[in-house]
Amino acid sequence: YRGGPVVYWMSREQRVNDNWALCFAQSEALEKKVPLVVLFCQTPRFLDATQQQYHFLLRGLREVKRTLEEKNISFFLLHGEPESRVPSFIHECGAGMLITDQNPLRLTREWKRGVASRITIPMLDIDAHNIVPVWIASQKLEYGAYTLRPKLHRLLPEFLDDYPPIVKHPFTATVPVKSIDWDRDPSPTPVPVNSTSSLVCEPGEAAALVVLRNFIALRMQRYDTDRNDPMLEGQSHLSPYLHFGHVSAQRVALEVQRASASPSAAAFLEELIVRRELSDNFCLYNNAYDSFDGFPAWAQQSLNVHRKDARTHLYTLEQFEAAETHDALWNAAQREMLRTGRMHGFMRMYWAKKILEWTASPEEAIAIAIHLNDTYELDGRDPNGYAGIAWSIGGVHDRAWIERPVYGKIRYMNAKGCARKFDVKAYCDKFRS
Ligand code: FAD
Ligand code: FO1
Repeated sequence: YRGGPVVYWMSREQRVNDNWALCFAQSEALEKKVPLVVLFCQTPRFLDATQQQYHFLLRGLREVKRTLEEKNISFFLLHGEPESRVPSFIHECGAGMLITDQNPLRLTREWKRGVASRITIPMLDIDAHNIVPVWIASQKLEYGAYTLRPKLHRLLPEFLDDYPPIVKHPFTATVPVKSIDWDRDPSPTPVPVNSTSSLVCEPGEAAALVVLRNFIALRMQRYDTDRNDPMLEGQSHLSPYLHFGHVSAQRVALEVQRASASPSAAAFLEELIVRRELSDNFCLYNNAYDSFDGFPAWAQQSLNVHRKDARTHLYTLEQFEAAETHDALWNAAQREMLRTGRMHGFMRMYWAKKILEWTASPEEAIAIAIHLNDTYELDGRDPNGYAGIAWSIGGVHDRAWIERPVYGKIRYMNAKGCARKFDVKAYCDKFRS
């Protein structure tokens, strides 16, 4: 080991506690008796992220910096493209090793390839997002939850265990820490005019744990009955914290398991563990995770057969964005997202499927769904989103259904089906124009 600090390039997991990448970085630094340094490289743009999501991220990082410095671990906020900023930081501080956190998205994998080609020190990628590391759970693209579930359940006893604490670091970095201008304009992508949502949830690790414990104490027992009703607060609201890494899914699972073994808790763990880890599997092993080419062959074939079917309605991106379709229920879902930065999980399926129904092609549909999802959802720009949209529009992780116009064999949903599940009129009133 040539000496120099161990550097953890934090990206996906923006937290100090329960973060395997940071745990590993500290264990290496302790063994080598060198300082531990954490950096976050803020890019000017990140997919369709707007200023609002950057504010959430930066507020969370402010807490990370405070917590790290209490443990004598330096935190650096860099600005620019990682391929150039991270290598220059590595050379400036004479780092001896670089640790990163696993992220299956194409953009972040390109960042890492760029950095790896410009440095000569060891660079190790740690899966701090999934309970069972994505590479260990499965080495190939899984067909659906039913094929991944048994592989996860077999490995959970080994991986769903507690974390070691991050201790006060005994070796102090000599790299001069620059002061951070937290109010610097986070991104040139302004918040779109029709997004009127203020931050509906408080960012950061501490706030995430409050939401988790509140959910477990007050709402989890009704999860399996309430979670598909957008008029009830049946879901956990943890997705922004899981997306930005303010809380670890492993911590959530440990606390849920300690609290209850009810069918409701089991239903929640199925979504949190199987559905969420299936999304990372999808994005890691299917490089076309955000396009028509990523759909299973049966779905591509079926959608191709129905390309020429007449559409009852056709809308542009602008009309969808402004919630100006003929359908009050779809418009209400779009307005929920515009006004709160999130959409109820059940409505997301309906919302995406209607975009397939009311556009001229599946390619246009997936592009519009991804753009709106990644612009307005606080939990957007996430493997769960790409998998959720590909499930809705392209039958990914789903099976063939009765064939019908436009959809082909893709599972169909309509307002009547929603009315069987919840009070559609109340939901439309809640988010009326
Ligand atoms: P809960 O029901 O409390 O679930 C807890 C956690 O389990 C979630 O935070 C999530 O990590 C995981 N989970 C739950 N349902 C799913 C699912 N269907 N697929 C994968 N993981 C799941 N999720 C995102 O995180 N970001 C997105 O951008 C996103 N876009 C979606 C788009 C469409 C079209 C669809 C159908 C689903 C999308 N989802 C997305 C998945 C799911 O709808 C959300 O994760 C969930 O609604 C978030 O609310 P919650 O945390 O309260 O969920
Ligand atoms: N990760 C970074 O390393 N640098 C960024 O500037 C950055 C911005 C960002 C904006 C919105 C957003 O939703 C995520 C962002 N990510 C950033 C975090 C990380 O890469 C994401 O958690 C992944 O997209 C999740 O898979």
